[in-house]
Amino acid sequence: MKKKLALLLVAGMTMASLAGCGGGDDAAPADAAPAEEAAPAEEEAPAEEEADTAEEAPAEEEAAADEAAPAADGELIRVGFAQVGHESDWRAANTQNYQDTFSEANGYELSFVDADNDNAVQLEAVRTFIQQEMDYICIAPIETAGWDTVLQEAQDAGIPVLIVDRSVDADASLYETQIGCDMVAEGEMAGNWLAEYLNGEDANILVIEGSVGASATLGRTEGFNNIAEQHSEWTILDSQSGDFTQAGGQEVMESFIKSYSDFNVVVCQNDNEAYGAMDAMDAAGITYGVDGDVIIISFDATHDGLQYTLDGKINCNVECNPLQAEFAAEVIQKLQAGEAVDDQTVVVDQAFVAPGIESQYATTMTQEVLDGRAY
Ligand code: GZL
Ligand code: ZN
Repeated sequence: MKKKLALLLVAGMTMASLAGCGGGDDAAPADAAPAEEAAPAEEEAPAEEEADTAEEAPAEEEAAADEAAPAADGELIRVGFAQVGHESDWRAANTQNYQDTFSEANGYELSFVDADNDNAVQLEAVRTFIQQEMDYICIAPIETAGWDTVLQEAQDAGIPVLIVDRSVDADASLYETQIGCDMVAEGEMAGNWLAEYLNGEDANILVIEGSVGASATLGRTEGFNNIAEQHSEWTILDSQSGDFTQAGGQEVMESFIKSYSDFNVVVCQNDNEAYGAMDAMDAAGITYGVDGDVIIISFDATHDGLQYTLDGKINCNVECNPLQAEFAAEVIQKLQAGEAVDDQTVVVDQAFVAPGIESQYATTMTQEVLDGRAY
């Protein structure tokens, strides 16, 4: 099926607008990373693109969400949002961004359900939204599997569905759009940085995966493994799920420490797992970071995660930008106006490394970079 794909370079200008309408309390406009200045946004080519073959178009769209027009009859647009849960700092930033964006002042009535990482709760929430005849339903799917039936029910009820943050293993005709980061690219970014950093040295790698069955977990694992298989001097000793939580990260790291003594790299698939892993290594007297024995790679690049990166405790942190609600609101505005929408919106990320590390794949952390972050 032909799909249109918009690639959003969430560079300075967009970040500034995001920070303005939905970002955290950091007043600064955008990451001060010396990312290439965003070219003036031109509408991406109207040409249809095969999503999996699309070239990286330099498209960048200014989100126009906060000028949202209420529905024609002046009524608020009723949006049901089935959120993954509250497992991580990233999730908290993502939830806040949705609540800020889908506000009554912006013309929306948001019904929000925190599914607490429970698939059954999330499916039930979507079915309730269908019964309540929401105008739109947003789903950040805990897992990729198990969505066809309920998406068909929503379509039969005439309710457009937006798949956000993560992705689903379902017929794409059952939902309007998928908005989120390219998790495979994030995993490859981490692998490419590690190869550059190790420069041929051996690596014994432990991986603390995210929640089982989540597209973020599957993608980051696939991407990192795509690079690892190019390096015969690397061994992945073990890979277990820490469920994207700090407690999970600590528990898995404690079990790893009992089983392995020769590891020199720990890949944590989000910042909260990295905090848990650091707690476990501290307790075991294992040093990590730029001055330690173990290299830590993390994902999310949340504020605290980048503070640890600036402090040299995390060597490399791959961003996945949670401020995506404005893109969902833009899709809804287009649907309200009867306009076509992109089938997929990829929020492009970047990576950050600790001071003292120079990399072709990542921005070296400074206090200024940290102060310029929008979340
Ligand atoms: C990524 C998102 C992941 C984050 C975790 O887009 O789905 O889920 O990496 C979060 O922090 O729990
Ligand atoms: Zn190699």
